[in-house]
This record gives sequence, C-alpha cells and structure tokens, in this order.
Amino acid sequence: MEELDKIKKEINSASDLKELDGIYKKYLGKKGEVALALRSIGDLSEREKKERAPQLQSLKKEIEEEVLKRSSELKSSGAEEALRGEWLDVTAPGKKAELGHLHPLTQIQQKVNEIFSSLGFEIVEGPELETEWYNFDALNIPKDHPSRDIWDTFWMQDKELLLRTHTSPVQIRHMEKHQPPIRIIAPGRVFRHEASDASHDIQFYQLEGLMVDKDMSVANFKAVINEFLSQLFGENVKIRLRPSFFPFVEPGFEVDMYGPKGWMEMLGAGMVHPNVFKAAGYNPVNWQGFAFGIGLDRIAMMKYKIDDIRLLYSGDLRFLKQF
Ligand code: FA5
Repeated sequence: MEELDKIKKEINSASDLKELDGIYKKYLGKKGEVALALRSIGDLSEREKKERAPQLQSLKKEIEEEVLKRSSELKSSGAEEALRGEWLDVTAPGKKAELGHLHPLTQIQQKVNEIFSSLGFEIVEGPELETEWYNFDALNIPKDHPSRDIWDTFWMQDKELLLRTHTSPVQIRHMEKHQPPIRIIAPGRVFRHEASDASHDIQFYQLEGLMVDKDMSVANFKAVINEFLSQLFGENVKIRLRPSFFPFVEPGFEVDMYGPKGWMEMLGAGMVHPNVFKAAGYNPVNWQGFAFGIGLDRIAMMKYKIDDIRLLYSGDLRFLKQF
C-alpha cells in the first residue's frame, strides 16, 4: 500500500504527458519495476506466488488507472497543447523552404529603371497590342516597308491591330499628351514574327528612351548612353557607335558592346525625325531630341554571360536558379 501511494503521488505530480509516459515506463514498461516483478513470479515458491501475484496484478491495475486519469487531466488542462512545441525533435533534419527569386530579366529591368531614374528619366508604359498608326505610320515607316510584312509582324486576324514590334510607339503616345521638355523611358515586351536563334527570339524586351528639348544633339545621347552602360557594366565597358538607318530617326545609329562572344548589337538610336514630331503634334522647328531602343535581353545576356536568349524563356529551373 505504501508503495502504491508513493507511485500515485509520482503519477499525479507529472506535469506533462512526456513525464507521465516516463513514469509509466519506469513501472510498467518492458524493463519496468512492476513488469519485471510480474515476469519473475515464476521463480517464486508456490506459497509466495499465491501471495505476491494478486498484489502485483492489482498494483499494475492501479498504476494503469492512475496514469489514465492523470493523462486525461493533463490533456484537458491544455498542458498538452502548450507542450506540442517541445515535442519537436530538434535533431531531425529540417525541411528546406524553397525560396523563389526574381527572373534575371526582371532583375535587369529593375536595375536599368533605377539608373535611368537617377538620370532624371520618367518611366512610362504603352500597350502590347498596337495599331498600325502608332507602330508604323506615326514613326515615318513607309507603307511598303518590309517590317510590316506578315513574316515580320504578328497581325491580329482582322489586321486592325498587331503585336507591337518595338517600344517606339510609346514615343508617339507620350508626346501626344505631353509637351517638352521630355525625358522618358518605356520598358516592355515586343514581338517579332521571325526565326529565332541564340540572340533573337520571337518575343523579347526593349527599353525605349526619349529625350526632347531645345538644342539637343548626338552628344547628349552619347553622354546618356555612356553613363547608363558604365553604371551597369563598369567604367571599362567597350562600346562602338555605327551609323544605321531607322525611318524614325535622322541620323541613326546602332550601339554594339564588346563581350565574351565578341561585339553584340545592344540598341538602335538616333535623332528624332521631323516627321515623327509632326505626327505627334509638335513643330519640328522648335524641338530636337534623341530616341533609343535597347534590347533588354541582350543587356541581361551580357551582364550574366548567358549565351542563348532562348534560355531566358525556357522556364528551366536549373538555369533560373543560377541568378
Ligand atoms: C528597333 O526596334 C528600334 N525601334 C530601335 C530604335 C528606337 C531606334 C529609337 C532608333 C530610335 P532594332 O530592330 O534594331 O530597332 O531593335 C533594337 C534592339 O532590340 C536591338 O539592338 C537588339 O538589342 C534587340 N533585338 C532586336 N531583335 C531582337 C530579337 N529578335 N530578339 C532579341 N532582341 C532583339
């Protein structure tokens, strides 16, 4: 009886289920005191057996009942709830939370936006679905220009609308609504119905730039683009300007940058053509400006040493996880 009282006290002092479990095992577990005594009953003499067996059986029963009682007390008191945290096996290897990150193109886009913002450029947007007027006519692109061809442009079925082939239409949309001085960039997705290769895809990102004011010259463009590229790639960036032709600028040029695979064309640019000013409602006598269209994918390729543009759109996690 004395023994039973002591055990009951112990059971009732258990402050959580784990401790209670330990007490139960101490007496009735495989190597528990009472369990062992019960098992060794066979070694006793017949007389001892008769006396001891019922005592041990009832002790076992009493312990079981007391443990059950204490267990339900602990559960209902909410102690169990509070202890759930402590039951965590802190030595178990953790589950790694898969963290995503921004796509390399988005990272580049954000960096480029930051640089141009620091140079005083405002960020504007235009629609991906365009009219022929904004994408071609207003940009002085002749009616018979090959870029209007169905093999270059994705036309909607009724031919009323098209997927913009460059971000230049945003120049017109912005000038229609704003008066100079103008200093904007317009990043966005563009589409071309053409064969893809390591540096060309059928959809890609461009960043249009437009600066309009009085007394603007090519020198202003060179200063801005130099500042932009050296902020992004460092002072030692190697670039070259080549004369080129775009109907919406005069003169026009292309800018190449030197990288791991030699020279790569990064952007087209030039001084805004008077006909473009006229289409937007400006008097070309009063204003000058420069415009440029940067291939953002090409910038990302140079920055991250990516040798195939198509990887950017592959959705391949093995590729994306490197950035
Ligand atoms: C244009 O799209 C002109 N709108 C750029 C411009 C704007 C010129 C303002 C003058 C004034 P171009 O087709 O060259 O030009 O494209 C501009 C840049 O986009 C290229 O230098 C290149 O970096 C990128 N680019 C062109 N085609 C692709 C393509 N298929 N895939 C990926 N990038 C391309």
